[in-house]
Amino acid sequence: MPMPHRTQMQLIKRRLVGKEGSERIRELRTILGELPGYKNGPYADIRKWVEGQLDHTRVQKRVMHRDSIAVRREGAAQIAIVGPPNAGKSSLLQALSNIQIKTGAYAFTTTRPVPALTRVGGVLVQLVEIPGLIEGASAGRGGARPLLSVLRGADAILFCHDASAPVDELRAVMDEVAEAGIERPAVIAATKSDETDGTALRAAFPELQVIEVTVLDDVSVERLRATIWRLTGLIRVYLRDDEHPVALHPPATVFDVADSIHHDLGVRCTGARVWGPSARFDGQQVGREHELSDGDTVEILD
Ligand SMILES: Nc1nc2c(ncn2[C@@H]2O[C@H](COP(=O)(O)OP(=O)(O)OP(=O)(O)O)[C@@H](O)[C@H]2O)c(=O)[nH]1
Ligand SMILES: [Mg+2]
Repeated sequence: MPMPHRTQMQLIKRRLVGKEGSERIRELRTILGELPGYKNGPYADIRKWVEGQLDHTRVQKRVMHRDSIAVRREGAAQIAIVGPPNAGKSSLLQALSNIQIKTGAYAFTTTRPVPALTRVGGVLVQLVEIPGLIEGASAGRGGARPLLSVLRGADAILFCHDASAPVDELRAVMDEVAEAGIERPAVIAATKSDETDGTALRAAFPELQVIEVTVLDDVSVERLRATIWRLTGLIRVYLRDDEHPVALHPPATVFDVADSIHHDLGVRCTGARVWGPSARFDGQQVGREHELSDGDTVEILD
């Protein structure tokens, strides 16, 4: 005995709450399969409604995909800049990278992820501003689903929060990120520190490093840059004849460095001469399995 169609309709709508894209399509198909196959009457209407939803969701999914704002990865690491609207994310991105980007004294000035490639610790790193995430993001509110998927591609997160704004706003953002199952190394930038310091943020998030920054003071911006470098977790190895270092995930050996430059060099490499923290003395000759440290300089031997 089928249940009253009004109840049925309510149940269907409840089953669809928070479901989007493929998930919604799957659920709609299941619902269609469960509906009694009457050709007329209220159940036929329900069927028509579900079919309409199916079409609508398919179109929306295509649009979302085209719109899904994927960010092409560049550089040795990708760091996401995440925080509530108006936290000063764009201003910070601009100060760190010299790109020109719209900033404004109102929420949601930035509506799509904005990538910027910049040198951090001498290594090219990609910073990506994620537009202001708001509560409910993981359930797709404010079109935040695709934003969270951009975040999923990042190696680490720089949370940004206006030092004078209520800490709950940042907590809501962090909850959304956690609810989406995204866990990354993170630090908090207490922004606009020319107005307020980071005391409230430190008290609220004792487990995370909090670093004050204001775009009005270059020294604070460079201090943040150094913090971002540590956040990447990478080490730098310099080549004797190259100004810019190679960035690698530790532990990294002489072979890893050679291989990262060119696969052939990796194959041919027998060892290296090393200067720096991992060398016992300048120019020490080591084998290809020697583990390098951040700041070493090497001359690959083949
Ligand atoms: N005093 C002060 N104001 C700042 C600082 N950084 C940003 N602001 C101001 O804060 C407002 C928001 O800055 P945005 O950089 O647009 O912030 P956002 O987080 O990118 O904002 P949405 O993209 O809208 O989410 C602007 O009015 C900025 O001028 C700072 O270091 N000190
Ligand atoms: Mg912005």
